[in-house]
Amino acid sequence: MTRTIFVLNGPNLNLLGEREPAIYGSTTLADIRQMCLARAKPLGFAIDFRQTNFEGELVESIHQARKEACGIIINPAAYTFTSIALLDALKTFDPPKIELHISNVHAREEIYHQSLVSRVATAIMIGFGARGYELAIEAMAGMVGAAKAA
Ligand code: CA2
Repeated sequence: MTRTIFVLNGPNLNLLGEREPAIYGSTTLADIRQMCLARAKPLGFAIDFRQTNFEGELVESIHQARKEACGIIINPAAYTFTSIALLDALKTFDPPKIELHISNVHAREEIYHQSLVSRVATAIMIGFGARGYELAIEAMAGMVGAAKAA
């Protein structure tokens, strides 16, 4: 079985650390990528970490994950609330999939309350800031089966 976790990030997350630190913190996406690699390694997993501003590219990544990943952690950003294409693609991915949001979307404006992705997510990680990515990897390792102790 593959030991690669896809970590997918949607639109505008390339700006993390540059704008709105009160909501999203000051950690950059490059920092988060490093945190993911560091957390996954001792658990025996590789990370394929991606960000795109394009809906279709996220869909393509999910299709690729069907062949190459044992799990998906996805922060779909704004597509969380709008994308049936993403919902349909995630339905085709059978292994565990964790929906992740840096901020607590439920404490924010109502437009951020109705996630389409939550309908098919195995689990949801919300409001833990950048640390949520590490926690999601630990949770994913638990679901898939970690090779070694951390
Ligand atoms: O909290 C999250 O991780 C979100 O998925 C981020 C999305 C937002 O639409 C979701 O409701 C919650 C927005 C990402 C925007 O990224 C920015 C990063 C830095 C500065 C401004 C926007």
